[in-house]
Amino acid sequence: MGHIGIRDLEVFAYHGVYPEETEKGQMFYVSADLYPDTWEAEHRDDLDSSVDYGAVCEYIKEVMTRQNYKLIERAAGEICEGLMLNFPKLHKACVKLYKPEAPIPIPFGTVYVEACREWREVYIGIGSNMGDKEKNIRSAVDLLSQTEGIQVEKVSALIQTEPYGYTEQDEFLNGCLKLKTWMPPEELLKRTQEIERLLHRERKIHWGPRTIDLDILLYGEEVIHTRDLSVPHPDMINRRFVLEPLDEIAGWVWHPVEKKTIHQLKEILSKKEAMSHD
Ligand code: A4P
Ligand code: MG
Repeated sequence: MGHIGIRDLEVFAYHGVYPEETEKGQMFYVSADLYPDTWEAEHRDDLDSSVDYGAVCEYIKEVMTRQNYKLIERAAGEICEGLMLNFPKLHKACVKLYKPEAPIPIPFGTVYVEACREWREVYIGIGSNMGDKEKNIRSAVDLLSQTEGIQVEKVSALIQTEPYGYTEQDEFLNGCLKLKTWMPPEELLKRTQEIERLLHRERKIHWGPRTIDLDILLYGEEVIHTRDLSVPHPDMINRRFVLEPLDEIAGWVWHPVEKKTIHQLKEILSKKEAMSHD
């Protein structure tokens, strides 16, 4: 796929940790690699089908000059995230910010930082079996959509389900969400756990009652195993309360470990359930 590049945009600004930097200012240079879908523009020759690089340059200058940042990392992150939000055709952006006059007492060429953001497709399982279950779920969805770097694109129907695992508890209300996010998986987990805390979730019994439970089911087609995170969620293929709502919004989506679509996995689970009832 093609992309758009901007090299060494000059902006005079006042970023830095030291007083002389914030008082006198210095020249910064910004380069950006922007990834829209260029196919249409390559065939239609019409600015509306692309990203206006002039407007991008103006936007970069605006962010560089509207506020002083101590760190060029933070300035580059702000530019990158702002570009993703203001130019919706972008699915990825990388910004390099150069500071060739940085206060370093040894001769050097330049210093720079690079920030990249890319929209990723993520599916989240959501459940509640305490208090006003529907309200808890709606609040969690609202908190997710208010998070910078997360856009909730689809919410499945919510279904009542019998408790799975620890069965001495109330029925659950379950559903699934499709998100677009630029957060890396570990940051997304921190945010979902923060939302669980905000909605007064207490962890008492493993698999026990909860006001809200947010599980990361799929993160693109990535397979992740760290101390805190397993994706795809290892037990999702055995859970009707996951596969049923997920099939509604993502039946064709690929499970990268099982090598099957969500719809196929739901059919397999239905057969297993029918056999165990015989
Ligand atoms: N963790 C690892 N991978 C993930 C992931 N993909 N998404 C870690 C989210 N968290 C992940 O989870 C324990 C730890 O799992 C976290 O610290 C995280 O680092 P937790 O939410 O703190 O504890 P938990 O929810 O009690 O345990 P667990 O194993 O997550 O349970 P589940 O899988 O969430 O199942 N029955 C019905 N009908 N509907 C339900 O929604 N839910 C559960 C809970 C049981 N029975 C249910 C339902
Ligand atoms: Mg959980």
